[in-house]
Amino acid sequence: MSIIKACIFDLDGVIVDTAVYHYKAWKRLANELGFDLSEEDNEKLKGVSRVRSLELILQWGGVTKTAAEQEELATKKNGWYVEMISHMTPAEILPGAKEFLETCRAAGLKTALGSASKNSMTILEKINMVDLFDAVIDGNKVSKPKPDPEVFLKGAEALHVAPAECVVFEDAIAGIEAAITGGMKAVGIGSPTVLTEADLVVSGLNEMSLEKLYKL
Ligand code: B16
Ligand code: MG
Repeated sequence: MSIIKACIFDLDGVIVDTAVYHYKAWKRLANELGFDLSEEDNEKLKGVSRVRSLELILQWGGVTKTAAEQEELATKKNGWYVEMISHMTPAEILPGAKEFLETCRAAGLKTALGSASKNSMTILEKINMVDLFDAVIDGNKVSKPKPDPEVFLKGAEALHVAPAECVVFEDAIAGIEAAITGGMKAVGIGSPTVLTEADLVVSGLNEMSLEKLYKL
């Protein structure tokens, strides 16, 4: 008998790939400020909060801004990003994500979202997946970013399960670290050479099964 009672999913990189929209918006902002942003730079922003992402980008461009200016810039970027995600459809759900959520729920497991994004509800609505989550913990509900386990611990709490009864699905190293620090099992979505700390790594949720889950 497995002790697993719940699955907590990161959003960007696990359920959908909004990194491309974040990239377009950050690149536009960087260009306005007089420098460019490479795709490699963008990799370093995955799973990182909006405020922290901006700090890094300004640092890379060698630009200094006051706190008030930074807030204005982050709001501007978010406006462009929100416009782009407003056109998202269920066709953008990553392979196997919806099916695996449905399989988990049919097996009686609880499900939660654990994301750094403050736009997670908009995205879930656009891709028609709101009803597949018993709880949504996102950037609006947490104060400490991953690798702090706060987002996942709040997820476990909302689902009324113990951390040891949860499995987290994450594509970012900081997210895997957050899960492990929180006392949960961690499944990496991506490459085993990058997500070395994960208990299991798969290329996508289309490679997950209840059998693999219960073996964790
Ligand atoms: P927002 P996740 C993260 O989502 C993204 O990976 C990261 O690039 C983004 O900066 C962050 O959300 C905040 O997003 O600006 O929409 O609040 O991977 O934690 O689901
Ligand atoms: Mg992610």
